Amino acid sequence: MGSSNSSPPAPTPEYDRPWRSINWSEDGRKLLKTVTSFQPGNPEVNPLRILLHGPVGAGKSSFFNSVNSALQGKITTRALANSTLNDDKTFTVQCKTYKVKNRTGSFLPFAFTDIAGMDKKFGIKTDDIKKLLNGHINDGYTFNSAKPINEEDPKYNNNPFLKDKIHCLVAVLPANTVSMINEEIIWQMREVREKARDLGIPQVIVMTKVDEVCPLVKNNLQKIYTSKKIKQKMEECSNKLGVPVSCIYPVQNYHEENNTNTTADILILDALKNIVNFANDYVEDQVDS
Ligand SMILES: Nc1nc2c(ncn2[C@@H]2O[C@H](COP(=O)(O)OP(=O)(O)OP(=O)(O)O)[C@@H](O)[C@H]2O)c(=O)[nH]1
Ligand SMILES: [Mg+2]
Repeated sequence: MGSSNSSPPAPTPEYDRPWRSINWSEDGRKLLKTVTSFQPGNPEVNPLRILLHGPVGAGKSSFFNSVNSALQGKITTRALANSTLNDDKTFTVQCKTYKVKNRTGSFLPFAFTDIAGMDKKFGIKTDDIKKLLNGHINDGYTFNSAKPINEEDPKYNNNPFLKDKIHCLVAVLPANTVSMINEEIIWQMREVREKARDLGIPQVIVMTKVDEVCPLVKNNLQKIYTSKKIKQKMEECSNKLGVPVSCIYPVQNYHEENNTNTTADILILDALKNIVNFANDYVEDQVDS
């Protein structure tokens, strides 16, 4: 009966091979060149507008900062990220759009809109985000979670053009707490996603905090695509929001580092490259139709 020989071997936390291929020694340089030399297909829509949304504390502001840091080659903190985590109140309240520059100081043709996190009580509401998708909300508009959108506000745009709209919707989800996100917030996010889908706006998920969920990856970020835990968390994100795994990009945001590093940069720039390409395709399709 039950000799120890018959017990199954402990499951390994790693696949034998990465399921997405990355050349860690070369891709950093290539990706930086690709994103900094990117030219939008339609010169009238410049910058391409990318919206970051997601639960409070997911790492939206940190993701923008990380993109900016990877582009600049040094740590930057233009969007204030929250360092004293307060669970029920979002840190970002204004709708702020950040243009980004390359290392020689010229503007790149894409910009990030960073908004308040979604939350049960406070935070941004789905109706606010729908207006944003449609280009009604100009930079600097302050959302009030207790009141509906004020169409008389000088920052409210009654007549938006394609250039004012959002061209790619990025849902930011934290790998470590994705299973615990309140159902109501997931519903709100799905509602925003459906609105974006009806408008034809492409959508991706950036999955943050990979270091918090897998010790293997915390120790060596290059294990990202061999870690079973990361794949499992990406599938969980996919199921929660109905976005295919192929449109999910795992990243480790710069959050305590003094310097950038090629491995973290590669994941951040790979996400950026895909986001920008999706946004550009959307604008070209809109013009064609
Ligand atoms: N370990 C780790 N921490 C992260 C990562 N990304 C963000 N953080 C931390 O998570 C906390 C929240 O990050 P923020 O960027 O402020 O999150 P946010 O989504 O902008 O939050 P709100 O604006 O309040 O909705 C901060 O303490 C960050 O340092 C990551 O990839 N790994
Ligand atoms: Mg923020």
